[in-house]
Amino acid sequence: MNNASKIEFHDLHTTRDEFLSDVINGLRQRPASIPPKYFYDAKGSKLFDAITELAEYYPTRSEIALLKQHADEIAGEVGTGSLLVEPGGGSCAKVHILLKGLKPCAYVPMDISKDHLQMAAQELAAQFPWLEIHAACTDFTREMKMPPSAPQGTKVAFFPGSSIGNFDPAGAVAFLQSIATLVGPGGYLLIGVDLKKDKKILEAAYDDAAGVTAQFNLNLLARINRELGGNFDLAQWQHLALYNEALGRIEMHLRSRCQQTVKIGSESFDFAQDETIHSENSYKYSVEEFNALATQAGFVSQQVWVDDKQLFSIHLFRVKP
Ligand code: AVJ
Repeated sequence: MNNASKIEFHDLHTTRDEFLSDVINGLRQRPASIPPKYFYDAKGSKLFDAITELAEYYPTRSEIALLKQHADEIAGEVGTGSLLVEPGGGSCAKVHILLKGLKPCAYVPMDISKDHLQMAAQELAAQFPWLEIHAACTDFTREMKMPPSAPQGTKVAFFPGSSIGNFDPAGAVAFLQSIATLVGPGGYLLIGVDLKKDKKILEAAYDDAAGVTAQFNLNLLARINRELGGNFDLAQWQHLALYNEALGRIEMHLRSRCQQTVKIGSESFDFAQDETIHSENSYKYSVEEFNALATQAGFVSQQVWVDDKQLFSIHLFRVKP
């Protein structure tokens, strides 16, 4: 059996119609907004990968260091032979750190970005020939279904990258509840959570000097042009990243540089100069704040790891067996 034959691919991904209606609904609101999950087309996923290598963007580096440092401890707590599930695991970038210790019976990455997921699953299969992979192309913010062919085992959800920060706190609790349901009694959640810290460090991480995050934000408009027939003039929109201290979140916006009308198919949208489209929230939590959210969702804290600079945290939670 060759590596590729071990990958099963399940296509449940969102349609263009859903993208279109989410964009139209979001742009009709004031303030206008677009859900951040649409950042990740092939171009956006590449730009995000570039973000993770920026000097200013500490989360990825900090999290990888923590995972490497504590991989044995994590495996010691969870045990081997589990069914490892990664919602949003489109790049399979961090899971390799855990695989040797965890020796899962199978790995199930779920991601909205089909091409990205397919390529990453193939690369991972080449690196870990013993690993059974069931890749599911799905929008996990809408539904979290296990591919029917996946084997049985204690379920361990892996949700790195502080992607939980894209939800507001109530949404995060609801999402954590859906993970608790997915893993079931005795199941685990290993989750990376970005910590509250100095505003300057946070704002630099989301507005880097090289302008990669700006490109990432603007790609949302370029994607609307490409896929939905929009006519956004990218030169007329400016990337903004601000830390909202009261709400404990980084906000990304796109600000209109002038008064303008944008068309998407037959729809048109008017924007005043300086009017913004809210494209992302990235909530930051203290260890205690996040423990409280997970507890509300039915999880019990097992362990938490924080780096020396207190930049990032990794929590291990469990649903009572
Ligand atoms: C993938 C949602 C965790 O919030 O830090 C990076 C996305 N946006 N730079 C984050 C992101 C701008 C990232 N998450």
